Amino acid sequence: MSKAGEVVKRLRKGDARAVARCLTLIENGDPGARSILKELHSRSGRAHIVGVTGAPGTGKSTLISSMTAELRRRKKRVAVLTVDPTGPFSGGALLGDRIRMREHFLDEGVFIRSLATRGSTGGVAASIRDAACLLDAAGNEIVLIETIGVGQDQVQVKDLAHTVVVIVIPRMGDEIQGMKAGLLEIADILVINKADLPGADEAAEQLRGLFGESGVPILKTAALENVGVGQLIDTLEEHYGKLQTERERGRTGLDFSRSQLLSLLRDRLLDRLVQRIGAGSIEAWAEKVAERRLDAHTAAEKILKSAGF
Ligand SMILES: Nc1nc2c(ncn2[C@@H]2O[C@H](COP(=O)(O)OP(=O)(O)OP(=O)(O)O)[C@@H](O)[C@H]2O)c(=O)[nH]1
Ligand SMILES: [Mg+2]
Repeated sequence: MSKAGEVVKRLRKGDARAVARCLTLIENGDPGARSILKELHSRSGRAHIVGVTGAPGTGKSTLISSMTAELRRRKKRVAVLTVDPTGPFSGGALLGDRIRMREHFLDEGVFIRSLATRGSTGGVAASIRDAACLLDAAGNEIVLIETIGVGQDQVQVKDLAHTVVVIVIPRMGDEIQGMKAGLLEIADILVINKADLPGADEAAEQLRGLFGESGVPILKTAALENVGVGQLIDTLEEHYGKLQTERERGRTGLDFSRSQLLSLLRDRLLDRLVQRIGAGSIEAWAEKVAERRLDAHTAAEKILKSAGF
């Protein structure tokens, strides 16, 4: 049996060490990961992939920990994936996450991992998608992905997950107003976390005013006290059920696959281009643009031409 074949066999049994090792291959952009993912593909598509997003400090990790506890009570196998922010402060944040998740570390039905995506060439989304596919094929029934909801990231998470939970906190009033269009685009469920703090009811009212017509469920949670978490899980399950029963091909089927294919093509084409002309050459063109000797559009055209496109 091929080496990939052996790993796949262990992965399918849910062997946590094999899963962890394969995630490292994905993180490093190792070609070995590709052969494993190819073999796993037909086994995937069973897990409910959930994106949990929101501004820093809104309580994503705390809520995920409470959600995990509730899911375990419901006998689900859970995987938690945190997308490691590459900033210099991530060490502290990750340590905090470890403390928050500690009650789940010894539970064999929970797999927790933060995914560093420093190495990948513009392929954060591709790495997360591959990681989710792996965790899915390894038998996890639900994969919770924590991402910081800023700019591009939010849109990406919509392409990756069946259900996107967006977290806000009381007193984000004006910000929420400004975020309306962006939120509507991605949120399947809106959660006001830290509902134990003052202003939660007002925030809920405001959200209902803004989003009432969209049909997006609006829930309140107090993650530290496990309040509202059961209802959140019910709502998640309802959303996933609806996706399945209506055979809403949209996001579960064609859109998902198209977006994955396009992002892979983008990455691969870029890799080939860099191979052809050399990373140094891109750097040299970038310097010209930085020094205002050339605009980026012209530089891109010249690069493509020199590579024979
Ligand atoms: N009062 C209150 N505090 C909470 C609640 N949930 C989380 N917190 C606190 O909010 C702070 C941030 O929580 P995290 O879970 O780390 O938030 P996060 O969104 O994961 O943060 P980043 O990963 O750094 O973006 C911590 O001090 C938590 O204890 C809640 O329901 N009520
Ligand atoms: Mg966090």
